[in-house]
Amino acid sequence: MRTQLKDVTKDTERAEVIGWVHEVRDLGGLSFYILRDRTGFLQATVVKKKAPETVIECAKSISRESVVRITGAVKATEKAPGGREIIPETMELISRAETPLPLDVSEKVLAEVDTRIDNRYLDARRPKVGAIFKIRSAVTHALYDLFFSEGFINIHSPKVVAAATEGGTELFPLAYFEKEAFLNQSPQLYKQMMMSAGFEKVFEIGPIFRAEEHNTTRHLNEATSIDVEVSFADHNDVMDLLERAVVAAYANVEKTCSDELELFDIDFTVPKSPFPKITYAQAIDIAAISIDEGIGYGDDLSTAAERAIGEEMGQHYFITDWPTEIKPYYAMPFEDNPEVCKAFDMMHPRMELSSGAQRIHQHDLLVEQIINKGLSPESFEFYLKPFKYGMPPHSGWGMGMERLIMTMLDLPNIREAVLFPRDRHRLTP
Ligand code: ATP
Ligand code: AMO
Repeated sequence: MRTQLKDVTKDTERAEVIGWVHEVRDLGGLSFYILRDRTGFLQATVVKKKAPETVIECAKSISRESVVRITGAVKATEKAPGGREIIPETMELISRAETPLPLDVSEKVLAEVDTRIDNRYLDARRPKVGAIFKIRSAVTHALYDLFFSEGFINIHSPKVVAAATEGGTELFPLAYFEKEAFLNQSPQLYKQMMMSAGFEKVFEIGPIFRAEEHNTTRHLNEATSIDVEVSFADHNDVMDLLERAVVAAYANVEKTCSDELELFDIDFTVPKSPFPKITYAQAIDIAAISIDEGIGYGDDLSTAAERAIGEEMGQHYFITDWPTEIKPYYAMPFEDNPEVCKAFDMMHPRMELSSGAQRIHQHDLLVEQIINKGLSPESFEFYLKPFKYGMPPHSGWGMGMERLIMTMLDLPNIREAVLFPRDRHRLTP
């Protein structure tokens, strides 16, 4: 029976192992093969004078990144990684890797992101790259646990849709028999409709598609959104939930991924709650004194502005009380000051991680806001109808999974947080 490499210890007597050949060192009479699997490394040591002929024959033909099976005795030795080595009695080449390799897996310095993603199957063999996705998986696990423990219902909204949700731009059109359709930008309209259905608390972790024209290090054309919607909750309630979600994600990574975290040169700490809150007006004031480009009330926060405010705040924080004019039509205006709405962004010092709001639940006010934004209520008919038949007050948010991972691990490029990123120029692999 195959033993995973981490389970081969100094006390193991014999083992059968299968792994990729990470490194080959041939010193003439002595050769070393560093095997790798998802759990770690193990050195196989072949002494030419002592090894069986079949082992020597096989060892000769082995190239790096081939898959081999080895059986043999295990010995403790300080000279090998993990303080033990296997002495092959049988060695079998299971799958040969051609040479040269398109990407050097053992190299410590990573190649350009593009080369790496072109060869993702090799790139992801690197422990540090594999670790990103183990950590992402731990984040997903923590979020599902949190949502289920708080009584949320998991939903799956359609990805092929007839209307925009976030304002009409940035849509991928698609031929849908004789109709025009689009890839969905957000589960927004559907999660809201489920509030009318009485589901009360829903979540979805799934793909969103945005036809961002530009190539940036923090935008993808296909991203993963963590979406929630909660009835009888206001914007403050869902900000608290968002904070719990971020803290739960970090805490599970800290608890279950200590080996993976060691591969990153970061100071990993679970963010402290409560996250501080500043109003949009305060955020603009901070940006105005810190950045050269002019910025004033009513402007979107530019990348430079986000950075300047982030530097001042120094940790995760919320920006609240946004001008109604620059937030989507579904954000609820304050009753006593409708120029400002109950929307918020949740920020990491490097960038925005999430947007959310208390939503408008009154049909006529929603229609008015859709018209104010220059959109046509007709194209939102399926969405608007539920607002006529008993829509409870509700709030929610969406958070980008890749941005959460990117900021957690201080990755320079969002593409590193996706196995197979889709960007302006990339449709394969
Ligand atoms: P949201 O979708 O909530 O707006 P976001 O983080 O994508 O989230 P944006 O408001 O789109 O935020 O962008 C913030 C800033 O980032 C913009 O003001 C702009 O400076 C920059 N930016 C956004 N999208 C792009 C893009 N596609 N290309 C280049 N820069 C961009
Ligand atoms: P918004 O458009 O702000 O809000 O998106 C929410 C979060 O999703 C992530 N995100 C992206 N990540 C990578 N690449 C992209 N192109 C991209 N676009 C968005 C960001 C962003 O903060 N319906 C609302 C949410 C709500 O109110 O519930 C929405 O989609 O991290």
